[in-house]
Amino acid sequence: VQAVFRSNLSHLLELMGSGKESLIFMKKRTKRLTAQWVLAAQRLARKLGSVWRDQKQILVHIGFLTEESGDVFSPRVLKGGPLGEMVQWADILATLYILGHGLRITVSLKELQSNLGVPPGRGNCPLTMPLPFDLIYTDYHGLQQMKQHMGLSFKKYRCRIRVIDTFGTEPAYNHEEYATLHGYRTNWGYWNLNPKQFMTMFPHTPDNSFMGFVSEELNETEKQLIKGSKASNMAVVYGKEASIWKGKEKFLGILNKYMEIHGTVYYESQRPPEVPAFVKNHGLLPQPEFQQLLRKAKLFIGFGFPYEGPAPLEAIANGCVFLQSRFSPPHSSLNHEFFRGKPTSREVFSQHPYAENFIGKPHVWTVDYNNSEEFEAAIKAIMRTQVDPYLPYEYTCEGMLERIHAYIQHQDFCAAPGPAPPGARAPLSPFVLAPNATHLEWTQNASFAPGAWPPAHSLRAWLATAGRACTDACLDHGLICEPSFFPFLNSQDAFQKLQVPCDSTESEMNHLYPAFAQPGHECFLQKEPLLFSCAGSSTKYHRLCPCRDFRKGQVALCQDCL
Ligand code: U2F
Repeated sequence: VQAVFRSNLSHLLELMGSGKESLIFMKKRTKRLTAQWVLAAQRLARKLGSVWRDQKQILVHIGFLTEESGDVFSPRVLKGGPLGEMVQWADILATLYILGHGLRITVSLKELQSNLGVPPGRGNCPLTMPLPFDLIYTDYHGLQQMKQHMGLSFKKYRCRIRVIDTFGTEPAYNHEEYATLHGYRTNWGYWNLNPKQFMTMFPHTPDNSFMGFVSEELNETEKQLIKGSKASNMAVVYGKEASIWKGKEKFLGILNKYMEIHGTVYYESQRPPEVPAFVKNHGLLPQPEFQQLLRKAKLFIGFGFPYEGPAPLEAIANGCVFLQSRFSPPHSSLNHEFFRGKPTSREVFSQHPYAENFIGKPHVWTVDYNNSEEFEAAIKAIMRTQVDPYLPYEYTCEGMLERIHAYIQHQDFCAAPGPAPPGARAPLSPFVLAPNATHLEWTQNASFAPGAWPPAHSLRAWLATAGRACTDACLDHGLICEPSFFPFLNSQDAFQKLQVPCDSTESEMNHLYPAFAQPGHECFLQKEPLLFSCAGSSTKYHRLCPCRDFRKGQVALCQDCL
């Protein structure tokens, strides 16, 4: 069946159920954004033309909202608790629905079981039953519940699962045996899924798929209006929970010399002691009122927490400058409580690395807050700068619809690797060394890997300098690491063509392979496909890195990916 774009969201709102504060928040958001979504769908439909889109049957099981996993978020919705996850799930539901897919939504174990066809009372059903869904979107909590209640079906159908995973899961943590042997074991990892089945809130690591969310977009008239009505001395502090303000008196004091400071900190009956008297605290605001506040403000200022949330993108989209602190040394699961136990060793160099690296100046200023002079100088400079509202395409409704459309049409983690053609020898990589002898390029006439997505001809392979992760090595060349291309490079032939002087070649399990070790002129191939990883580095190795191009403002998709 062909999927048809939908423009009426009232049925989706019914499907979303009711009762919990979290669901109420999500439904309000979806309702408010309806006009934007519909417009975006029309634009995408025009862009895609007559391309065939399969209609999928999709189950969305939001595990963290189930009572069975404690549902700690819902009671905190009106009390300054995290809303980022709710923002994202609301937008995922809207995207899937608008793209025209068949949708079921569950937020309890009971609903999950009845949708999966598990007979009630048959907790751990040993049988494999036909699964009535082509795709299941869930989170780590939901994954655990499915494992417990799907019996053997879990193993059979897990390739259809997509895990919404805010901060990401790196391959070394995902592979059970490897994680256990090498100290990458955490509370969350070791599911042996294809790492691309994990979908993140920001494009943290190309090992996972970037899901994202949307921010409200302004039209030209609104943009002009906002620019005219900005108060150059008005600042809003990032942080709806009082604890975020603790110990920030010094910065607030400096900021107060220049600007009128506003906050949206939740409080019960009186001002939280962490929030100084000179701050105008509005209390936690409903989302649309928070947007209105941002429209008037010049500066949105972060004090280090929360990490990597939606609010800075909203602020920038509403014409604010976002000022945030640089982390030196960077925060990660190795040195910071918040990230401890998360299945990634990604180093976070500022409160919002996406804002720093993908947006940057003039919209984003990342400074060393330990240096009061630098901090003060930044505030003064920001008050003098003029900025336009800005929203990266990948965070617009159209950008999210486009990206998820591409994933649904092209990502297939159930396909078994095809059998080797009769008489095949060791695979030859269809590359040539580029004329400047720096990297490998696809040969023009190669009909290698015809069904691959992203299409294999977007591959550029580089040998990284020692100590450089493929994630960074590709960025150095204006490209992005593409893990699905690793198999094309994992051969002696690729090393040979790059003129790497291998004295010996071994095949082992190591998330840094394929790689070249300079000392003994040893080349290493990857033995376990699940361990192909863009993330990770060691000064011992020059990693062999698969890079690709990407669309401007849509890093998840290559030029020819649609
Ligand atoms: C992030 O969660 P948060 O909920 O702390 O993220 P924020 O960036 O603060 O933004 C969430 C939404 O809250 C809204 C605002 C954002 O869309 O419009 N909001 C509001 O409705 N009223 C207000 O007064 C102020 C903001 C992140 F998303 C999570 O994944 C992390 O777990 C968490 C911790 O790092 O940070």
